[in-house]
Amino acid sequence: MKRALITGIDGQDGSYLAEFLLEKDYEVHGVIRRVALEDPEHQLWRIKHILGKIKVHAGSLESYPSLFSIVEKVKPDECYHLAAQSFVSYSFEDEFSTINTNINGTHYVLSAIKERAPKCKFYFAASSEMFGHAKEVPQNEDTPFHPRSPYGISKVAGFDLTRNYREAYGIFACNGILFNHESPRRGFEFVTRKITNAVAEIKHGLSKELRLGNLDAKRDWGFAGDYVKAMWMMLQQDKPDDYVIATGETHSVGEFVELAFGYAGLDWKKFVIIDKNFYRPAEVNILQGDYSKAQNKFRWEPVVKFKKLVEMMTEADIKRASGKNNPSTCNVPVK
Ligand code: G4F
Repeated sequence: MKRALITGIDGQDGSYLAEFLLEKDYEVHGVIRRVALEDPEHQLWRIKHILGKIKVHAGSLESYPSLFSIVEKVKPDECYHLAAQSFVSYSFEDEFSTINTNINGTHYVLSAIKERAPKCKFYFAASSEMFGHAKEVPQNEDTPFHPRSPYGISKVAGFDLTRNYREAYGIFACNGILFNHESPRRGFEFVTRKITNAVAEIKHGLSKELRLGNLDAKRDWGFAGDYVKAMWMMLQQDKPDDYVIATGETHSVGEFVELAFGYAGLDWKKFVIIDKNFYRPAEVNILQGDYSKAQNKFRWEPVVKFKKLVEMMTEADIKRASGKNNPSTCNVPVK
């Protein structure tokens, strides 16, 4: 039985990946912050249904000793390093903690693997945010990085660390350059979930408006459930490498808004207010990924495309807001 270690197992991607690996008969271990372990009802809602099947370890990206001892104890065959401060807006508010936590956390995990489990295959959650002010559209593995946020900068450093551990120490280390990926388990601070949650609240008379920033920004949005499969596929190849994972389509925030409100039978113009407070100091205007390398190398394809994704998320939030039991969003309070 293969052993996998997932940092950030309680996040959107970690929860889908854990389910995927359990189905493949992996022994699944996860690193979780102690504060989350102490409040499972609110903090572990995405993995509540599999807590009996996985092993969780208290650890923090800020503590090398905690990560070192988990790697030493678990001796994983595969490590998926997903944990990070991943909200771009927040990274402008507290640049230092985002940069310190994200860069050091990646460095600590890589170093612990090199010291205690050098045969372990390593996956780093790199990001399309690294392309930032992109030099070309669509972006592929050769597109130069021009990050536009402290978060993006921290991911470029994580990418370079991962590649360097591969080249310098022979670690099987891969970078997954994932474009935006969403689901009914997405955090409420990200624009897609903020929109679908608001649509549901408005539909049920719990809210009257939705305040948003830049509706013109364009993103390549895919489904997180499809993307975790690509993470695993990267680690099953003969050689470690870096891959773009995307849908190949780009859509504006405004299009997402229109589709989500339309799905609920609502006219978005009556509810959406543009609020400059949600604009960023530096914006990434357009992301669109060219995933042909992953497609050619291991036949990965996105299954859920934009329209289906918007409908899936809106429907899940409408059901949740109406009090119906939805396993994928279990027990998340309506904010
Ligand atoms: O949903 P977002 O906050 O995601 P963003 O910044 O693209 O980052 C996400 O994708 C990255 C991959 O490229 C990940 F690495 C990262 O961890 C995260 O998952 O914002 C999307 C767009 C932005 O252009 C933003 O300016 O939506 C725009 N936007 C407009 N109004 C808003 C809002 N974003 C948020 N969060 N809230 C708004 O009210």
